[in-house]
Amino acid sequence: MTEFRGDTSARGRRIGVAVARFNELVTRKLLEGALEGLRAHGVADEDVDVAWAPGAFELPTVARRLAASRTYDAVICLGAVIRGETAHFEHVAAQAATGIREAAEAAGVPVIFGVLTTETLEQALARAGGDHGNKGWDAAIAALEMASLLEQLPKEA
Ligand code: INI
Repeated sequence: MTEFRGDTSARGRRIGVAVARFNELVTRKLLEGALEGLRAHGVADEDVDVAWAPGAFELPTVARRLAASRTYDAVICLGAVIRGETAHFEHVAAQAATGIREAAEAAGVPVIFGVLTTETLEQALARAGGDHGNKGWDAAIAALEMASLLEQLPKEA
């Protein structure tokens, strides 16, 4: 039996980040968490590119372009969709989730879902460096782990 498990070794990794400007109070903190997570594992700042999208709805488009460029070992999507602030919460959240998964499948490069979907701003802030940790940091770890795992898995025939 062969067991594959990604690690978070990060030397030389190039990472693309797509971050939503909507709810920037939250998403900037997610970005800080992601950058801290990448740095803590040895990713050099010059090997990280950050692209700001208007909102979570546009994250899949940006992620697709970043992933298709073949420049990055992984792409991280960061956003905050907060129900309290919108009637079309469901649409934005669903499109972001589906689109990011589709972008990952299309590219063959890990595309990580670091999008918060919460009822309130307080819940979002709690997950962006507050009491519930930082989802941006978690997304950074997932990106490194997936980059390592895909490197190890057999290539497509
Ligand atoms: N975008 C978000 O990232 N979070 C939200 O909570 C949100 N709300 O509440 O509407 C949101 N809307 C904007 C959307 O992502 C698009 O940018 C916009 O509809 C233009 O296509």
